[in-house]
Amino acid sequence: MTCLVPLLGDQLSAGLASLRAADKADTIVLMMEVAAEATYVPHHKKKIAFLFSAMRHFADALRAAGWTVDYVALDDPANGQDFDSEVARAAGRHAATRIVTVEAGEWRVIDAQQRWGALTGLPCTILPDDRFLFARADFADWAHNRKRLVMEDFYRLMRRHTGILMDGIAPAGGQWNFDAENRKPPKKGMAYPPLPAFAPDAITLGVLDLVAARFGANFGELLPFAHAVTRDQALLALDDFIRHRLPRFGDFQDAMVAGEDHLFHSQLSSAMNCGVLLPLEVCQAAEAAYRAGTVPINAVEGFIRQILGWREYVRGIHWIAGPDYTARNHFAATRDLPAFYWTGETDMRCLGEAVGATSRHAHAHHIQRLMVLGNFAMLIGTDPVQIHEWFLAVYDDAYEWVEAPNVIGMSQFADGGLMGSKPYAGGGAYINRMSDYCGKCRYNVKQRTGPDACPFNSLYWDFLARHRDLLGRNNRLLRMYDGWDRFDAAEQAAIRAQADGFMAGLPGKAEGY
Ligand code: FAD
Ligand code: DLZ
Ligand code: SF4
Repeated sequence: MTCLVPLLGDQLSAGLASLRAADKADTIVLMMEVAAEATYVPHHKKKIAFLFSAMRHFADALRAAGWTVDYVALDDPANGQDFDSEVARAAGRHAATRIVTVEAGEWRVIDAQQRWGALTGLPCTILPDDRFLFARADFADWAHNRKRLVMEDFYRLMRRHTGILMDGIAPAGGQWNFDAENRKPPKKGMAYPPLPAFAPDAITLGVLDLVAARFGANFGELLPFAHAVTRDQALLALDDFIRHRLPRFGDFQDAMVAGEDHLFHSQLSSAMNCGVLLPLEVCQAAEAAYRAGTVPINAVEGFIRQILGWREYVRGIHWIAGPDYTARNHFAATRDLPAFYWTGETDMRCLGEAVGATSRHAHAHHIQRLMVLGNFAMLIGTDPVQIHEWFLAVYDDAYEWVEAPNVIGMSQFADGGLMGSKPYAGGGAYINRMSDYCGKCRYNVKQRTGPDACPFNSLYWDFLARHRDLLGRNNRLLRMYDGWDRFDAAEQAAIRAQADGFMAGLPGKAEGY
């Protein structure tokens, strides 16, 4: 009797349900580097290197813990290069009698898992992924019959459900949400603690060679590579965040600073999303610092809300929205994604900074993703599939369950409001308030029209005017439409002509993408 446990690249957790259900004595854990996963979008080089290195280190950790691991490397000549063929091959090779696996985080791969039983003729059990803090079915129950899905309602439920940051039945600090204190612009001359850097070991160096050889033409910088790729390193990175950045995380959560790619953010999403860190332990570590008096309530609450609230909420949305979610296109947008999302070649300093950070680290922080990269794509009417695939490719924390709701829902409003109550559209004034980008930009953030006018300004108004039929009755946008109506007809025409002229001059798709 041999149990085969196929374990996916984002399931690198020692307490995974399939491992808990298996017996070391008669189990083969199967891990597979396959071209199908490495190429379904053109991933950033650093994302592939990070994941392959984390997978190889995790396989070693499992072996050290007494598991038998069959690890199929990408350059193994017998590798069939997709999950189906590798599961079938391994089932034969090990004369497996059953398969136990944990459900994947996306529809495409769940489809594959559902084929494995028929493909091998073996009973195949697909277990729920209980590393998340709220079950899929519980989220569906919560969402059922609600007129609107409000993240804040869900978040409060999660605080009660987990007991995190609760004093009995009351929220710690006397309030559920301290967001009003968390929107400070960056301060001039402020120092940002450096991120911990982990020197590549022999395993990582081998992966870096492989990625350079096989994916050298992909987007992004492979070196320097300093990611945490083991559980011990990820725990050090968590501890470093809690000590040095969490105390100011809340205050400057929405700030953007030229040349500063990390600010006070945790950079823990890639470790959490591949399973090396668990969301519960991250929240507990943050809460412990608050209880010990080293972190203020606005910081710890703001941080925990991102994980307990947003992370679980987007995952729930992903499952209730169904496999066609990524095809939604509320604004019928068709523009090709401009080439500078890949090249960074633009005079708009905010976009240049965000694409630059993305290229260097396979990471950009939330406001760069939302209010610069996502906002711009929505304002110019980018085809949602193209911007979705870009986000899925370039970030080391991007898997469809988390990326698609954030992109299709939160940033593009392509789902028509399932995820959020209004589009996150903003003009240059928002970016200017929350960053130091505009001072040295070739464009003038104060101007709406003219050769030097900041493109975000005319694009913002043009977007609202263009979509008045779909957005004009949205209560949360009434003030914006009042603002538009206060411009006289000549000004409105000039703004719209400015936006049209700008969009006509945009570059098309990048070659090769
Ligand atoms: P921090 O700012 O330190 O936040 C702490 C943690 O909270 C993160 O690690 C993450 O786990 C969680 N979190 C915060 N916001 C969100 C959110 N909106 N959704 C889910 N989790 C959240 N996050 C991803 O993990 N993968 C993605 O592919 C992804 N794509 C995004 C695309 C767009 C357009 C937008 C607007 C946001 C996206 N996010 C995504 C959410 C967020 O930007 C990242 O989680 C965050 O920038 C990761 O950096 P960090 O670990 O330093 O986060
Ligand atoms: C993202 C990714 C990449 C690049 N490569 C692999 C791989 O070779 N093997 C693997 O098991 N997983 C990989 N992944 C992550 C999978 O795409 C991920 O497990 C699915 O998206 C399911 O959520
Ligand atoms: Fe971006 Fe406009 Fe500011 Fe330039 S002026 S950085 S384009 S918001």
